Formats: sequence, C-alpha cells, structure tokens
Amino acid sequence: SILFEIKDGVAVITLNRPEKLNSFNREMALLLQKHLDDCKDPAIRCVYITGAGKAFSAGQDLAEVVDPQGPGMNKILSEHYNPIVSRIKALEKPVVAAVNGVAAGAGANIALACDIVVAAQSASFLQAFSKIGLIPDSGGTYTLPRLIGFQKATALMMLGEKVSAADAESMGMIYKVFDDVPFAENAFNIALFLANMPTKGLALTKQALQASEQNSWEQQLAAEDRLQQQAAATEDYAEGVNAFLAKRQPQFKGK
Ligand code: LHQ
Repeated sequence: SILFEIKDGVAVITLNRPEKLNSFNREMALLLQKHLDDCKDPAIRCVYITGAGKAFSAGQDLAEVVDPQGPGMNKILSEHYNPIVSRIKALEKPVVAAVNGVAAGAGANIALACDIVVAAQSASFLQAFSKIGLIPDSGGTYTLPRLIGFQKATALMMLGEKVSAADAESMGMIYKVFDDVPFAENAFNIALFLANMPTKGLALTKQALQASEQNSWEQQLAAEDRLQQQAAATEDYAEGVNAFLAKRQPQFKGK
C-alpha cells in the first residue's frame, strides 16, 4: 500500500491505495511508520511524501472503523496517526509533502505536519472530521491554528469546508501551488534541492522552529545560541564558508 524508493538522496514515499483514495488502514499506517524509520539512514537527505492516483489521501479508511475485526478506536490515534506525525516532526531532515490531489481528515493533517507542503492546482484540503462527529487529529488542532490563525482554523474545522490549493496557499496553510502538469517534477525539484543542502543545518533549523512553538523570547534566543553552535561545528558549515570565500559552488555532504 506504500511505495518506497531512494532517488538522488531523496526518499520517495508514495501512498498507494489509489482505488481507496489512499485512505489509511492499519497496515498502511504501520507501513508508513516503518518507512519513516527507514528514512533515518544518513544517506537520505530529504523525504518526499506524495499519493498515487487522483488523491493524496482521504484519511482514515472508514470501512475499517466499522469492521468488527478492525483495530478499535483506542488504537487508531495512539498506534497509527500519532506515531506517524511524531516521526515526521522528529526526523532530522526536511520532509516535503507533495499534495497531488485531495487531502482529507488525517490525510490533510499528515501533510500539514511536514516541513514544506506544496500542492497541485487541482488539489484540496478538507478537515473532514466534523462531518462524521469527530475532532481533527494527527496534530491538526496544533498545526492548523499556528499556520492560518485560530479563527480560520476553527471555521474550517467546524464547517468542514474544502479549501482549494490556491486558497490554502494564500492563507498560509501551504508553501506553494504548482500547475497540475508537471506537478510532480516541480515538487520533486524542491526535494532534490533540499537533498543537496547542509542537512544538519536544516535539521537544526527544524528543531529551532519547533522549540519556538513553546519557548519565551529569552528561551528561544538561548536555543538559537545552542543550536547555532551545533550548526557551526558541522563539516557543511566549513564547506559553505570556504566555498563562499573561494567563489566556488559548495559541495555539501550532510555532515
Ligand atoms: C473512502 C474514503 C475513506 C473509505 C473516499 N474511507 N473509503 C481518526 C480516528 C478514528 C476514526 C476515524 O478516523 C480518524 C481520522 C480521519 O481521518 S477521520 C476523516 C476520514 N475521512 C473522511 O471523512 C473523508 C471521506 N471522504 C470524502 O469526503 C471524499 O471521498 C473526498 C472529499 C476525500 C473525495 O471526494 P471525491 O473525489 O468526490 O471521491 P469519492 O467520494 O467519490 O470517493 C471515491 C471512492 O473512495 C468512493 O468509493 P466508491 O466505491 O464509491 O468508488 C469512496 O467511498 C471512497 N473513499 N474516502 N476515508
């Protein structure tokens, strides 16, 4: 239900149950966790998540939740979605979501947990949960108000309105919209670019941004001081400065 390959330092994770709009069942949720763990390999310098077919993901497979043999409500967040979004946040490299089509429910919030989210013109984002009596999960109640503000997040989560890719871009939910053709090429170029950058510096940037979600100004300045010293101890920092001074292109190794 998931394709995994490594291309030029980018791990490409393709959600692949297109006949079910890449909705998540237990098997697929556990497999995504496994592949995110595979991405800890230092040879992987960026992670790229997309969907096969016309959707990114329709969220939880609703056939599974009514299946008496299914995983049960007490497991779906603790064993499926929370470990997925926590792995995305903890990965020490950039994670790009290339939202090729509709992203609904947990599918939307998994995308929004990624570091950089781009979408095809025809893609859309839907906080579908309220329509079936649930609350937004997969970190959405944390992520979305921080991205677009409390008011818009509340309205989208209560009304369950579908947001076009263009509107998602203009409200700051996502980074950028690309034309449908050639969407994958443009989106993947961002991942390729990131895979050639100073990976440790990007990981520390990710850590600093996450720390800012809780820290006071003073705490955050102290965190920047600590993390900057770690960045300055990397080989890529030395390479970046040397290449700049020598007026040549840097060759970053992610070390
Ligand atoms: C689906 C699904 C789907 C199964 C389309 N499941 N079949 C946490 C805790 C516990 C429980 C529940 O979940 C969660 C987390 C969550 O993610 S809750 C939110 C779950 N997701 C939704 O409520 C979204 C439901 N889907 C939709 O609203 C629409 O399908 C969207 C807007 C995603 C796409 O609309 P369309 O492009 O018009 O496609 P469609 O509706 O015609 O769907 C195509 C097929 O896929 C269809 O099956 P069929 O046999 O008629 O071709 C759908 O039934 C099936 N499908 N989503 N989540």
